[in-house]
Amino acid sequence: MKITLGGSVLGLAIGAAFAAGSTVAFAQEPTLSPDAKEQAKNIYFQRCAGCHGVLRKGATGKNLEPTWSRTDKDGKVTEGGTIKLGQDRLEKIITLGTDGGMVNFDDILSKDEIKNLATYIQMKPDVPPEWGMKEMMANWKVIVPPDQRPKKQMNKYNLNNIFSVTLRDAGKVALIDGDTKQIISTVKTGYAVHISRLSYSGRYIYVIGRDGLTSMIDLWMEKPAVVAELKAGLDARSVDSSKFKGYEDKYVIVGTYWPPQYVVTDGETLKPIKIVSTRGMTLEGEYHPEPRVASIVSSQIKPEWVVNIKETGQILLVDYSDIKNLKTTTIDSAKFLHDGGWDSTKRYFLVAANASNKIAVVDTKEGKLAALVDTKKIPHPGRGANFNHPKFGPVWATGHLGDAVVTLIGTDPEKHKDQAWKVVEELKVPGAGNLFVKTHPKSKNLWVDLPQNPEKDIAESLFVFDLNDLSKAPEQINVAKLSGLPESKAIKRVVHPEYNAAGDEVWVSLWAGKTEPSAIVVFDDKTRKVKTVIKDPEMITPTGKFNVNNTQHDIY
Ligand code: DHE
Repeated sequence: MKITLGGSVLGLAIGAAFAAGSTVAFAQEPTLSPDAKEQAKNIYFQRCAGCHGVLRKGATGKNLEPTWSRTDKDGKVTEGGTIKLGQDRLEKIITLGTDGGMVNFDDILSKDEIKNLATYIQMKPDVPPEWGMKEMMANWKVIVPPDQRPKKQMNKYNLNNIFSVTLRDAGKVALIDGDTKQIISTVKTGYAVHISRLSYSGRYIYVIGRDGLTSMIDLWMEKPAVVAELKAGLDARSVDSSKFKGYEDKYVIVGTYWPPQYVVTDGETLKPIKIVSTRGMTLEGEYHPEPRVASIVSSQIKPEWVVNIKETGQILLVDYSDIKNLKTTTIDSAKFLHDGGWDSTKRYFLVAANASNKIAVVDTKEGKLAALVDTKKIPHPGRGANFNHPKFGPVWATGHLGDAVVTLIGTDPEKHKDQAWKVVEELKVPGAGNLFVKTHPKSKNLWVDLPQNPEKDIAESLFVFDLNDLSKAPEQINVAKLSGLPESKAIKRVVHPEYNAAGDEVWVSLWAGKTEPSAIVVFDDKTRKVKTVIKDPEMITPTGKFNVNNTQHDIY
């Protein structure tokens, strides 16, 4: 089975930044012409760095350094590297993919591009420049200062039910009125834009691009628009705001992949306040130069963010009540941390250590690890889904990229002690390749996508479980067929179900190629029938959708 994480799209921004980086030649290092090297470098950062790391130390993907050696606890030394693997083998892997989960690139890259990429990864990794306060201040813009912003909501939109929709390859988000299904505006954001998060008041949307550009949108304006921007780094995936009582809308935190660090900013202007590096020792006590910031969530029971560090396997509880004397609790869990969500009480945070096939559970009240739960291969929860299981009580669900199940984990240590932090059930789905699962407190359905499944019919469908009777197989709904979009040979991936504020509609993206029509298909949650198909020439590669109310209050 072959799976892809959608391809790392970091892009030209970081590629160009390498002009200022350093490159030292290895004795046996192969060479490329300057043009070929430049092209291969950009491909590496667009397609490979997300999984293998900028410095190629490996994470979800394997280590791709020219040479490496590792010493285990018993002193045994293992050596390897891309030079040892050699040009032919590397070209074959890139062309055909691997059983370990790497996608084949022969339908994305030309033969020459594959050849040059195989050579490039035998050369010493380029080291991008650092990005500190000087660079951030030079790349911080307040477009509308707080005192010139509206004092009250100047439009008639039902702000609670607006969706911020990632238009991935357009570098924009579409703000869609959830009541009328009309696009309010498309707003220019960062390159290969990734996720949106809300300020606790629900007024501001914070959007993060893979190029580190953080955009702040004011929903009170007559036509909501970007009021501040900060380029927080060269490669990023996560952003959140301060949500604890008394700190609403006060701070924003942006986590970056490169440089590996997080920055705390002012919540009204994005002015950087404090930058904290995440470089340091792994769980095994080895120095890692690139521990990237993966998911970040904001606690509502303490003035804290939960910051998940991918390569070290450590979960940081960052207390923002005193930024000058920043207190951080460091919790050891497992590698490589990726995405996750709260349980229904919002006391426990569950995060996927995807390459270890584990879910780590943090008790944010006590500030410690509650459990490490073994699961099937490559859990990928998104934010997960919370519901009351008829037999086991409160559970949190995650899908898997690497297995054909949805895992249910008990989350109630008080009233369902025997089930707490245990896998209580695995719901069967028709294949691997899940990215997101979703339900809502008012719903009796669990919606599951399988966009990374190689079968067209599966990747173009949603699978819906009845929460009243989980013994029933999920209903398959072929979204592509129902959408009315023209048939195409290429797969239109169904991705990221998201509820509206009332919890009676499910919105899902039909993610086609950049030059083909895509759409958002809206289902009635009760009847599971299509209500509306949102199509528009601006609807280019829609992926994540973030409903204001549900994102603001962490409802999932
Ligand atoms: Fe994401 C969440 C990282 C590829 C859509 N993705 C996350 C989070 C991380 C992450 C760390 C958690 C953020 C948080 O909660 O603070 N994603 C990565 C990658 O490193 C990866 C694998 C490769 C890359 O180079 O970017 C990757 N992600 C993708 C895609 O290809 C997806 C499917 C389409 C897209 O828009 O890029 C994608 N990721 C998403 C979405 C979420 C997300 C929609 C938020 C889910 C939610 O419901 O909150």
